[in-house]
Amino acid sequence: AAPASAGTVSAPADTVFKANGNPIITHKYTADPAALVHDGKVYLYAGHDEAPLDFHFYRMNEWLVFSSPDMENWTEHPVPLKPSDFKWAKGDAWAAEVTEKDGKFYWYVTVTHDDTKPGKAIGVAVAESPIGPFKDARGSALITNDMTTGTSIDWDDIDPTVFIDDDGQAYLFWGNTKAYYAKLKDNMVELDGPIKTIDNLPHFTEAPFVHKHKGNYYLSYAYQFPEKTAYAMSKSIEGPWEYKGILNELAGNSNTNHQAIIDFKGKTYFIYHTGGIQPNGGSFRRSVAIDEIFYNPDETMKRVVMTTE
Ligand code: FUB
Repeated sequence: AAPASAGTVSAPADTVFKANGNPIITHKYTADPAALVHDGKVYLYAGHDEAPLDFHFYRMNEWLVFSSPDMENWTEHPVPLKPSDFKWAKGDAWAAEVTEKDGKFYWYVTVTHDDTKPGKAIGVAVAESPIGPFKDARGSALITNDMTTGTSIDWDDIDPTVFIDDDGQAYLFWGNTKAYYAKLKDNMVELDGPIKTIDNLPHFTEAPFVHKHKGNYYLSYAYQFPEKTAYAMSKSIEGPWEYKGILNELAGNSNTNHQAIIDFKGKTYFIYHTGGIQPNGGSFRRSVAIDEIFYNPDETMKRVVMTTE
C-alpha cells in the first residue's frame, strides 16, 4: 500500500530503516537517484516526488539524502538542499548529481530559473560533508538556457552529471533532447572552455551518466519516451561514442528512467527509479530501486535484470 506519509513530511533528524528489496525506500517517494561512495558508505541523493494523486506532473520541492554502510541498513538525514537555497531559482528539484573533489562535495542540480531567464537551469551547491549542509556555490546559475542553442525547448538544460577523470579533470554532462558536455575548472563551479554536443546517441532523451571501468568510458542515458536506459562506450571522454544497446527496460509504470552506476564493496550497482509503490506510484510518484549490474568478458554491460521482472 502507499505510505501514509509519502510526500507530506521531511525527516526532522536522522531516520533509520532497513531496505526490504525494491523499492528500497517506502516511506516517501524518491526519484532521479544520484550516488556517491565515500569513506566506506554509499550516499544516495534523490528528488522528493510529492505530487498528490490529482496532480499529473512533477511536484518536487526538495532533495533528500540517505546513507548506508551495506546497501541494506539506511539512514535518512535531514533535508540537505532545496531549490529555494538558490536565490535565482523559482523551484523544481529535478535531477542532480553529487561528487567529491579535494574534500568538498559539489551538488549539481536542475531547477527552474526565475523570470530573468527562460526555463530550466543548472546550479551547483557545495558542502564540507556528503550530508550537507549545502549552500549555493556561485550565487548564479552555472548553465542557463541562453548558453545552449541546440533545441527550441527551454528544458534542454537539465539532468547534470559530473565525471572526474583519473587525471583530475572534471566534466559536466547534461541535456534533454540534445546531450551537452563541458570541462569544469579546478574550482568545480565554472566552465572551462566551450559547451560541446554529442550528436550520435540514438534516441537520446535525457539523464546522461558517465562512468569508467577498466579504461573504457560508458555514457548511459534515458532512451526514447517512455524511457528505457541505453548506453554507449568510448576509449576517450571526448568520444567518439559507440552505441552499445539497451541497459534497462521500461521501469515499471514510470515514463522516466534515471540511473546511477556505482562500484561498492566488490559489486556494481544500477540505481534507478520505478513507478514502484502501488497502487499510487507512477510517473510522478516514483521510487528508487537498486539492482546489480554485470559486465561481459569484452567489457560491454549485460542488460539489468530488474527485481520486478
Ligand atoms: O524528475 C524530473 C525529471 O524527470 C528529471 O530531471 C528527468 O531525468 C526525469 O526523471
